[in-house]
Amino acid sequence: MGMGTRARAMIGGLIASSTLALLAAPAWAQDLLGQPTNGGIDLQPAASPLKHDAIWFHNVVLMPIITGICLLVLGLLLWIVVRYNKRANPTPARWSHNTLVEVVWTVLPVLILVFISLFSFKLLFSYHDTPKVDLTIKATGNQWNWAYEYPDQGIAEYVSNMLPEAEVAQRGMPSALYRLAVDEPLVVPVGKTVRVLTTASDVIHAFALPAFGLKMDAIPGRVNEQWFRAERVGTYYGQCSELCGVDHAFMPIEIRVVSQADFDAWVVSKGGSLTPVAAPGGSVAQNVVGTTGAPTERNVSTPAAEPAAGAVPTAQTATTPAAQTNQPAAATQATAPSANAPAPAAAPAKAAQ
Ligand SMILES: [Cu+2]
Repeated sequence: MGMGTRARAMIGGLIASSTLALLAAPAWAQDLLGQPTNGGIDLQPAASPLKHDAIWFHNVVLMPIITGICLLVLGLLLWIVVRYNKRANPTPARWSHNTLVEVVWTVLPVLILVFISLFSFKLLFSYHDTPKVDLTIKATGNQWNWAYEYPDQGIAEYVSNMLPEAEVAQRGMPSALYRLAVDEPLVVPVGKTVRVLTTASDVIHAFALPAFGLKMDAIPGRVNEQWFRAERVGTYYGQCSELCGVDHAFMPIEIRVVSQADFDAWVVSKGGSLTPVAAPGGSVAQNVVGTTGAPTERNVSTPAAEPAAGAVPTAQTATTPAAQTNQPAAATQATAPSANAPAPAAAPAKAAQ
């Protein structure tokens, strides 16, 4: 607990000093808790329900057990060193084996593990059971950046690149944000359940963000799912957590949590639609992950699936010029009658291989 207090004091000091330096606080300076802290000990403060549960599991279940076992083993060692050294015990006993002791040291660890598993499984299930989703985003790991897509809003995939060191300084950000800050963050509304569909285009990456308790492998050819509900407006940072190549350390994750109004404005600025688009057989998001059961007809000639150079003049592209240039495939999928075509993101990825 003392360690936690010290860490909190350090975080507090960092916030205070940073606040002085950054009076005209931009979005990323409003909440400096969503990032690692120099000299910090303990877990990052939670900003999503799962992380609260994980911290409780760590602090209330695991730490007391670990501490108890360590003290017990240390005590036994000290006892043996003091009581049974050559001087204190010149004539050692000749017997070996003690059935009672052997049963105890076999059964007791099993019981401890069963006890831990009761809480562990509960936590695992809460990670697995996504509540009713308000927003779905897709995060694709690439060597070496993350690309984000909002299928239901019709926001086509955009790449989120790490800010170079010089640019971090140029923007007046704390130097600690180098390798955390990106040019195009993930933007989500506060208090809404966000489902993150995670995949990769080349090698295995992992989408991890400590403050939300996120950590999920991003595997080529597979879509993994996790969720979070950001409790506070602010900027939160994470990193790729699977060794994925030489630039593994240079593909950070930045999630900007904003109010619903700010999110709506951002969606519009990205050329997206505030009305979730639906396609026959399910939402676009469902089609992307292939959960609708609708036939996919991948091998059949599907003109609608081709990322045609000139975007189909749909209602969406007509009203949003930005969408016309950025997302022909997504727009086509959203409105074309043959929506059981391949997912927009799948087509370019397949072509690249
Ligand atoms: Cu990676």
